[in-house]
Amino acid sequence: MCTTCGCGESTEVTILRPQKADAFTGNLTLGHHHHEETEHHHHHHEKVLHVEQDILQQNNLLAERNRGYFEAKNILAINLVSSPGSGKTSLLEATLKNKKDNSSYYVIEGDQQTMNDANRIDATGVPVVQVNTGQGCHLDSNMINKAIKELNPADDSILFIENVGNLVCPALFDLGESTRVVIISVTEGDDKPIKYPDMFHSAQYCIINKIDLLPYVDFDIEKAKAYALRVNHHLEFIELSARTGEGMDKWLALLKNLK
Ligand SMILES: Nc1nc2c(ncn2[C@@H]2O[C@H](COP(=O)(O)OP(=O)(O)O)[C@@H](O)[C@H]2O)c(=O)[nH]1
Ligand SMILES: [Mg+2]
Repeated sequence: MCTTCGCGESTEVTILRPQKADAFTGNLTLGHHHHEETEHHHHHHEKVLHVEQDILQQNNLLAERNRGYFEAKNILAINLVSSPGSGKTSLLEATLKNKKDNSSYYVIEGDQQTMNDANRIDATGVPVVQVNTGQGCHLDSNMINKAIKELNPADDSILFIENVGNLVCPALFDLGESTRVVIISVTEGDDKPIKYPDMFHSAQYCIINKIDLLPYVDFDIEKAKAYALRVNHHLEFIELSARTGEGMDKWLALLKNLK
C-alpha cells in the first residue's frame, strides 16, 4: 500500500512539455491530507488506516471530476499500467504511428524523472506532457487534473495516460479514466497476475507484449491468462508485439471499438 511505501506523502511533481522546459507550469505542491495523529505512537495501526483512506478518498473525489470532464468532452481516457519496461511507451509509439482513424490523440507521460518518454511521443507529432512524480511511484487524479489543463485535449479525442512503471501502487489510484489496460511482457514471468492481483483486478484489458520473444523465454501464455482470470474473470487479452507489429491490428480495433 502507498502509505506503507511512503509515496502517498510525496508532494512535489513537475509537469513539462517537450523542448519547452522553461514554459512549464511550475512546481506543483500537491497537498495530500495528513492527520497529525499519525505522529503519536498510540493506536498506530488505526491511525495509519485513517490516513490511507483519506488519501484515497481525496483522490477518488478528484478522479470523479476528471471523469466528468472526459465525459462532457467525449474523450476516451485510457490508463496504461505495467511494471517498468514491459513496453508501454513502445506500444504508444506503434499505436500513434499506425492510427488510421481521424480522432485526435493526446498523451500524458508519468515517470519519476526525465523527459525521455515525452520526447519519444513528441517525435510522433502527438501533443504530450510529462509528469515527473519525483519520489512518487504512481500518478494520481490531482496530477492528471493539472496535466489536462496544460494539454487541453480536444473534444472527441483519445487520451492515453502512461502511468509510472509499477505493478502495485497505481492500481489504487483512480485517475478518472474510462478504461484501464494492464500490460505484461513475456520476459516478466507468467505468474505476475497472482503476485500482483490488484493491478489485474482493476483493469478491463490485458495486453501480453513482446510475443516476438516467446521462443527465447519459458513464458506460458495460457498459464498467465489462467492466473489473470483467477483474479479478474472479466479480463480480456490481446497478445502482440509492439516491435514487430504482430497483433497490433487487434489493439487498434479495440481502440476503434471503445471510441
Ligand atoms: N523484443 C521486444 N522488445 C520490446 C517490445 N516492446 C518494447 N520492447 C523493448 O522493451 C524495452 C522497454 O520498452 P518501453 O516501451 O520503454 O517500456 P515502458 O517502460 O513500459 O514504457 C525497450 O528496450 C523496448 O525496445 C516488443 O514487443 N518486443
Ligand atoms: Mg515508458
